[in-house]
Amino acid sequence: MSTSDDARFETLAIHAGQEPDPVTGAVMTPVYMTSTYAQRAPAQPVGDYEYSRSGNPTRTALEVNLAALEQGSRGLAFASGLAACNALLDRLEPGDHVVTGNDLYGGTWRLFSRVFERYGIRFSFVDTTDLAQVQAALTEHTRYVYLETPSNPLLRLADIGAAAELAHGAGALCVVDNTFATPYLQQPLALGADIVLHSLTKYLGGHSDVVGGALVARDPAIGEELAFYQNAVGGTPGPMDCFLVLRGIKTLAVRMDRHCANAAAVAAHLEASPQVERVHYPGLPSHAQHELCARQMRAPGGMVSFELAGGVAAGEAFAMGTKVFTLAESLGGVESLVETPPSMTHASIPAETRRAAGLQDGLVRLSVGIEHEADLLADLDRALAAAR
Ligand code: P1T
Repeated sequence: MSTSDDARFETLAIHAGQEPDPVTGAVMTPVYMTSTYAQRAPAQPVGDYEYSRSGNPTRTALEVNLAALEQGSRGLAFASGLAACNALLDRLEPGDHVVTGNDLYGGTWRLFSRVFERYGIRFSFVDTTDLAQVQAALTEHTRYVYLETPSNPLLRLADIGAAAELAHGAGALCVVDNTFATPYLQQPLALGADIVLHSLTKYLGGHSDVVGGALVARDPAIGEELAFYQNAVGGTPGPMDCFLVLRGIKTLAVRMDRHCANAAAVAAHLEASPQVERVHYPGLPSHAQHELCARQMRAPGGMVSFELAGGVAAGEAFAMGTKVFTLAESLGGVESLVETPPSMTHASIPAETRRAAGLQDGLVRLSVGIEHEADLLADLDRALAAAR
């Protein structure tokens, strides 16, 4: 089946970029395990491809699919989310400035602070839930307003449309890390952003069996520039990884519906426990951006974090007390995971910096999977008992 321009999300997820193979009719995109392609004469390739860092048909299928899902003009796939972020920053020059959140994935913070700061790029880490802070941080050198929304691990939301307007007023681009939401729940480019970033490792892959990343640009000229850095720097994924992500994306919509339903039940269950001091989940009326969530997202997503009354010791006892939730970094797979960000995913951020942003030492983060809700709630009760 070929997709029409007005096809809906679920249909695009399964078909965009994935016509039956023109040679064999294979319905599933073949995994083109080749690094190079024959040429008829020097610089005259037989088909559209010359070398697989520059392009590979399995990767093209994924890139076309991602562009369709995010309503962009160009999708680019990378070997990891951080490789995608690296290519984004490769466009900048010494003296350029980025306004970003103070609640970010630890690896993103490390790439900004420990790698690109050394090349003369400047970063302002502000509370992006507060547009006045974003506005105040903008300078004539600002090139990106880089949002993670929902943020990792505190699930804070930034108003994408309003932040993009501020960015554009200062001559900067608005970039959104859409990893936690996925394009099924949130469409940053339609809201006014210019570039979307993904860790494909998470919900898009969906099965914790592949590491990958992506950029999607709205403007073709920016897409072309990013494609230059994708090829020039070379952080590209192999064809098998692209195939696995394509396979994951086909079920994204149905998986996300279940992730969201289970996470809503988990968040409500935790909030009702006297052992729990605070639950961070945008679907709860107690969340500071609950109203923005309803405006900006189809549903609040599958990630929940919380603080226990007993602090670090209680959090660690909880994380070791689950049976269905596996203690592990990462998120977005069909199976539920639990982790303690300060000692795991966000350990690369100095403790003082974390605490100043509101990330408590005892925070516990859940990636709520698609198992049966009752088994997940029973597992939380087991772990809460262990943490008592
Ligand atoms: O791990 P990688 O595919 O390189 O993606 C980096 C990344 C980027 N953006 C967000 C919002 C992320 O959460 C991540 C990776 N995060 C984890 C591994 C984690 O457990 O939070």
